[in-house]
Amino acid sequence: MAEEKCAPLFETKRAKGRLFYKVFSLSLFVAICFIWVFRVSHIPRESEDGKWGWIGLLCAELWFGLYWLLRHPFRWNPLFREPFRHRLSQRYEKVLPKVDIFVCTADPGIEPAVMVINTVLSVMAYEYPTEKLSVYLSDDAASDITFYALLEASIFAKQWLPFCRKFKVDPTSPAAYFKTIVSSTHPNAPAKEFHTIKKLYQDMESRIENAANMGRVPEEVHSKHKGFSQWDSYSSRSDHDTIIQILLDGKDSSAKDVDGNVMPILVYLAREKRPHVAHNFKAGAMNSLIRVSSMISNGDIILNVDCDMYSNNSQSLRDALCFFMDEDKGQEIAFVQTPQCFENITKNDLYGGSLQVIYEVDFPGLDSLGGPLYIGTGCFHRREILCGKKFNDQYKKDWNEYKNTGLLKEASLHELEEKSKALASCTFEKNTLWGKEMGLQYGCSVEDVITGLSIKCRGWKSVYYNPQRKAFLGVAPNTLPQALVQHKRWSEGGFQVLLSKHSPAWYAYGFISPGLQMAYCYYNLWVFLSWPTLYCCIIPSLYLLKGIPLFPQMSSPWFIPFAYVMLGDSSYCLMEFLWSGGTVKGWWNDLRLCLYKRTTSYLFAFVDTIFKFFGFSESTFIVSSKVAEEKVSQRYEKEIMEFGNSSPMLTLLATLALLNLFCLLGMLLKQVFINEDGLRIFDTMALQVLLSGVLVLINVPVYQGLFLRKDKGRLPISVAAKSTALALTACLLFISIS
Ligand SMILES: *[C@@H]1O[C@H](CO)[C@@H](O)[C@H](O)[C@H]1NC(C)=O
Ligand SMILES: CC(=O)N[C@H]1CO[C@H](CO)[C@@H](O)[C@@H]1O
Repeated sequence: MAEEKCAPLFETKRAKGRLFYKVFSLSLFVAICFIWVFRVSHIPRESEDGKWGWIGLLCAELWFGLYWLLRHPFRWNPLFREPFRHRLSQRYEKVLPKVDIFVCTADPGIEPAVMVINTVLSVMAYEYPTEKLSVYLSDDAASDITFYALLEASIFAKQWLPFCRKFKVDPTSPAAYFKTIVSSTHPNAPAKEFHTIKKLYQDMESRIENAANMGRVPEEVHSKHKGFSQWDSYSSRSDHDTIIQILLDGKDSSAKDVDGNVMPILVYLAREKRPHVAHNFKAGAMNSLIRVSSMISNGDIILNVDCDMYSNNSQSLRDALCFFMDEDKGQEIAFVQTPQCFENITKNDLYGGSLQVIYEVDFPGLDSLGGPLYIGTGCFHRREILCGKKFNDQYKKDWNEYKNTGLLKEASLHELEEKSKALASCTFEKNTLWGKEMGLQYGCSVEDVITGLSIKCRGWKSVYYNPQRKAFLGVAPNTLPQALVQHKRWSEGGFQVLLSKHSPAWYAYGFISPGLQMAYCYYNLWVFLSWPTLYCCIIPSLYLLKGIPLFPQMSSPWFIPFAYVMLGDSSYCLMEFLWSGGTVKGWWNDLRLCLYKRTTSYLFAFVDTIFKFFGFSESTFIVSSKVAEEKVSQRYEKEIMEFGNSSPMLTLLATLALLNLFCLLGMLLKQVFINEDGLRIFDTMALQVLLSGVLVLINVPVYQGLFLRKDKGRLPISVAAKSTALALTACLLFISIS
């Protein structure tokens, strides 16, 4: 027993096979150095021989090589964590801390109310003492439909929570649960109770959907619940008072479930918004939630999830607590991040949406360097640290001294709601440290990453927990433009972090480990990949068309390092991808998306950030859509690329694809009709032919979308016309220059 008492609450394992990795990387690095030497020592004299093209490639290869070096800290020493839940309950069951769960939603159009309440219900049903659980929904659209849905959910929960407890239901999101039951014939609940609850759910779902379709709440409901009166003064989404409603207060008799157990506290919040006051997007919403919850429940631990990320494991709260409550190492852990996983990834992941290499390889690596990034969802925080507490080694939280803070127990509900309103008003933060040193940071489109970084700079660590059975499941983008826009936001945010006062490149020096600095830079430098990638997609192909070699010929010894780096690195990446659970075709798709995001998302992000920096445009936050038309979904299931409406991004993509096709075809025609020593070109220009060839192969879906497909998801005709004209002009211009 005594031994059990000091046994740790979690264990940490190191990855194997690191020596092989280190030797292999070293060999690649030597080859990269050879490439640099070759480039520098073989610069052509005359400009017609490709002098400028050569120098450009030298710059691109230098940059790619240096960027490649930043990849290594991740892979040096990956860690894997394993919590011991049973030890936690043996030691701390009586004094488990209070936990506040924040769910954020921003737009009922693309985040339907039914999805939102499924997420809310799934976290309300955590296997955890209900009197210690509070769930807050922040609705930045202040939609009465969402409020209505939450009201319905609070009533349904009275049946749902006992049902989950009794029959050990998991996942606890009703929609997900009923979907899994369709496919398996053995629900763990008896048929009668199962059908009753299913009927209840479906009725509720159709009531909410009806209200959403009509665009208003039914009259009889409206008059019955006083909460709706708060919409009387509402004028628009961006101009309204704070709306707050404690739907379940954790003490009244109306807050008990059908078995008579207390239900978790449930609160609806739409913070005040005024047209002339910056609302700071999700960071602003989170900060309002932090303040309002401190008044109501004041849980020690805060979990925040996006409204599409339902809980797929009712134990994950306890898992996370194992890290915080470990007597030995728990004191320095500021947050526990779980990976962002998705339920609607198709087998070969057409849009590279699962980010599996990041979550299976990068993040365990980050864990050994001081902890993963905070990625804004599926993350457990200590409240005090999120509110700006600085690290000191004397800090020790005594969990046994459980205090019931928060005013809910004393104050009347009405009083409390009024007090909380002031905390969510849009003037509250004036002349305070909120958004700077307290709460989530403002002014960056990846508020989460920069907040995580500032927490680390204050001396804290974080932990990455990636359980076999995923803790949360969300929805990934299912069209190409959506995926590209999402990457644009991320890369733009990364660039902002780099330029911010917490920049990992300079400020963080001395505060976080050099490895972690490099790792942050690896993500924050994304936008700078756009120019060299564009260069490599355009120039070598044009030179190929013209017949000027830019790479060593096959019979030269310099060919070896090029071949080794290309082959070695791609096989390594393929291996890593397969190891992370992907397929070969998935890797090919990922490669394609990697190319597309570099040539479009990152480029547009770069240009936008520069414009913003000089004050030419405003920041915007685009919420990725979580609903799809039926036809779009069908194509998604079949892994047919969905291009959507005409946009500059698509034109650029199509132009690049056609340019490569024209160059390759032009070169081949020239060989057939003009040159006598036909095949010699495959020796002198092997790598250029290979590069163009790979680019053409990777772009096959674009050619199909331009010329072959008939469905609605194809590339628009206008894009086809524009891009063909552009690509042809570029080829002709380049040929005629000299
Ligand atoms: C989600 O949970 C179910 C069990 O409820 C499990 O079978 C499934 O594998 C989980 N999904 C993921 C992605 O881990
Ligand atoms: C938005 C979207 O496409 N959602 C889909 C995710 O995947 C599931 C199952 O694969 C579909 O049912 C959803 O429509």
